[in-house]
Amino acid sequence: MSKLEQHTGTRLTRRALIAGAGGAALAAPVLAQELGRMIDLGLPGGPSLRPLTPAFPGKGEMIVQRIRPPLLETPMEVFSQGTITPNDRMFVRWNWDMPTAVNAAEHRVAVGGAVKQPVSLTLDDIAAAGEHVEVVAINQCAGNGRGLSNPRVTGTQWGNGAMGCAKWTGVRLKDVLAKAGVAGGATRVRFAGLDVPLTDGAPQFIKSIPLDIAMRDDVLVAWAMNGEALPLMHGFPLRIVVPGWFSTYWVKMLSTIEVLTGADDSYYVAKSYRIPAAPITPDDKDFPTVEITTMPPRAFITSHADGAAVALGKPLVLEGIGMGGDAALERVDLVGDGWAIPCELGPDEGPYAFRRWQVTLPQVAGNLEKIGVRAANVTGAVQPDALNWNPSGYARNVIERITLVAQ
Ligand SMILES: Nc1nc2c(c(=O)[nH]1)N[C@H]1C(S)=C(S)[C@@H](COP(=O)(O)O)O[C@H]1N2
Ligand SMILES: [Mo]
Repeated sequence: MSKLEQHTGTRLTRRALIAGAGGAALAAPVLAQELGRMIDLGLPGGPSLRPLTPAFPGKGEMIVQRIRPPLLETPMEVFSQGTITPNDRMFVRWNWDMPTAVNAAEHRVAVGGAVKQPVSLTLDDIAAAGEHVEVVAINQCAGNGRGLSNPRVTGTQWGNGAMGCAKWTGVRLKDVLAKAGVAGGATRVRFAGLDVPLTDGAPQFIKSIPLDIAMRDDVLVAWAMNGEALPLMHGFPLRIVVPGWFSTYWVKMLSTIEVLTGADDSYYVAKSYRIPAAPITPDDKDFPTVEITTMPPRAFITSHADGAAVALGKPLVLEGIGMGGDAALERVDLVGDGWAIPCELGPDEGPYAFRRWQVTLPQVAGNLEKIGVRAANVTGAVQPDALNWNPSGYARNVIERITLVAQ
């Protein structure tokens, strides 16, 4: 029996084991029958209902995509409540099983590879490595919204709730690297966490970023999320934060930092988490790919769901959130068939944060068919009208459309 079979055999009868700050493990079962009411994610290509449950330790009500390892999605209503996603509502994603306990006192981060002097750092060493820095940044899975792809694509069928925005606190990665000293010829910096594959011979989840990105002033080795120690599910005791980049690079439970001198040929960089180098159609087979890196702009209507009723003849206030991706949000427009109305932007909490928008329509004259919001960032990137379809549904940023029914 493989390790995977051993685990899945007990999957529904054992707990998703989550600890709070400090990292001690809990073990009480989340059973399939405990999962609460169902929510419809509106996925066009397959079963669309998912359980909604508050049963995961340390979590508020979350959409269950998978029990173990946990894949939990944030309900869209959370994004109507503010620009910061509370820790207990942040989506959760683990590629392999997550460790259920971490001993902070014994935890070490090994910094090695192309360095002058390999070092093994305690949490205190990391905290003392440099200035403490805070950055508000969106954590978004590269596959966020892929369940909405049409034609359907493979992978977790996320709605748009595999994203959230938090304030992250830590030290600069470059200050941690300086503890070892980056050697000449360095090209990339690779990260590994404490999680290991369930199946023998399967690749470990390791990811690398180019050296110039690693040296940015806002790329962190973070220990806090919204002012609290990272919850175990979100990578206690340390995770990488790369503002503006998809969170596949934000390695959790950081245990190894490795400076590379060549290309990274590891599975999750060279083979997976890649998008077509140029647009393709669903029929295309062999096409060149590039790795997923930065996030494009996106915006969402959070005040109204698809199909919601609005009052005929009355003014209508629409609200939501937008993001610039890897650069500050510049504008959000409400768009329909051949028209666009600029929205007012709320307070600016930094280029990598969610930003609220609002627009008032003076009078609802009839149904609002297939309206959406279109974000643009300061580099000129604008959300497209058509889906950038790719086989894994990565980097979705097509304008999301809803219809409001006048009554
Ligand atoms: N150690 C480790 N880090 C990881 C992963 C993982 O499987 N293991 N998954 C990555 C992916 S694909 C995503 S989308 C984010 C999710 O972060 P969150 O669970 O804190 O929301 O973690 C990233 N970091
Ligand atoms: Mo992800």
